[in-house]
Amino acid sequence: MNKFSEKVLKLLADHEAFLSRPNLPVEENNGIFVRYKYPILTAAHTPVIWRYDLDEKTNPYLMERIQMNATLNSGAIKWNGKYLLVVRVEGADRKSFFAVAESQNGIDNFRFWDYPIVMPDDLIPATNIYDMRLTAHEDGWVYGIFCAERHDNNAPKGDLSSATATAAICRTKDFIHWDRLPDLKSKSQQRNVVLHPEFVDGKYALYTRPQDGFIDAGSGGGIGWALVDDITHAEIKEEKIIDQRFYHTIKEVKNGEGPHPIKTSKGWLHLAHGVRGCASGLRYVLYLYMTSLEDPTKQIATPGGYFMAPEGEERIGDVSNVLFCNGWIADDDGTVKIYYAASDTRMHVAVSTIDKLVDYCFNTPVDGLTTTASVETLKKQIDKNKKILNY
Ligand code: BGC
Ligand code: BMA
Repeated sequence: MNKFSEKVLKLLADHEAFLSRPNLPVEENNGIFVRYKYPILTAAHTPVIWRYDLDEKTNPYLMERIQMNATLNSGAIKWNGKYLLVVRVEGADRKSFFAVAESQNGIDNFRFWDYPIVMPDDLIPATNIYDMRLTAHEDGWVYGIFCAERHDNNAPKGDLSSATATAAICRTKDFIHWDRLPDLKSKSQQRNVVLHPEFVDGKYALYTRPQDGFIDAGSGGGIGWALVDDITHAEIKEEKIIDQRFYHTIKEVKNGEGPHPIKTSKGWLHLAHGVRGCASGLRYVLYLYMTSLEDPTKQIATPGGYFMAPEGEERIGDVSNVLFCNGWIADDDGTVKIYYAASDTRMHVAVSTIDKLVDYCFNTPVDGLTTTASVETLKKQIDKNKKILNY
């Protein structure tokens, strides 16, 4: 064997060892969820055959020819007993695309399929696509709704940053072949649009996030809800805000639905992200809420504050101080695996249960919106505990 083939074999063997590393739970004392020690997917998890040209003639130095930058905001689904993530992979060229990674246990050994997803384009091709929410709908299809981003051609000449965000819709039955449906028609720009898994009044139901501009949620108000007659020509005619934003909260600037809600006996369990501005930029945290089974537009639990916020090295990355989640999987035994990205750079998993998350939702005090209200809430708990501990 020549030197080059030896180097290739070592590259493949090292990568295999890296992918096979078992993940370990980290004991946390909040009782709500358990984080896992290692990121489940990073740019280094992408296949060797994506990044290297393995031909000695054209790549004598065995360099990475196509570098990968990040693996982030992934949709998630349990499929034929396996945990599948539709990962937002971002290349060194800043373009992101979707690729499927699968694992047997949902916490480690995630492997990318050989080829990324070839997503058909809309009539107006997008420059970038990202953040897919997966929904196995009761109509029999698995839908993906994602953000399609295009340069804003109304921007002044020379402004190469203004863009538009549109909700793009696709569907599949095997995660290999994807049909693209026309992008969602909406008066405003949209990001973080999510398909509800069931028909409501015989219609498709969408969680929406109306926004004034590309970045600015502005008068959008919060997470919305819209019913759509025909998913193959989806159009928002009426939009109702179901989860509002408030001054001086974790979702003051923006919020957006995460993955589609999980159906529980107590109501629909939702995971969302909330954003606030600060001197170092935007801070993204995750929060939960619940809506009624009878009327999914009605909130029945709104625990105050965040559920998860960036911690330790999660704080650092391409877009620091960001946790973002658009995928979670509820197992039949009630375990919930939460797939979240840290700082737009890498994917992690945290594990909880439906019972714990529902308990969290109903029993975490609501945000009273003022410091006085927060102190009152705290005092009540201290009084109660002093009685219990007898002092
Ligand atoms: C980025 C997204 C980001 C959005 C708004 C896009 O260009 O790719 O990750 O959410 O801008 O900041
Ligand atoms: C948003 C999202 C994500 C990203 C976040 C932070 O607007 O849609 O793509 O994780 O910004 O950059």
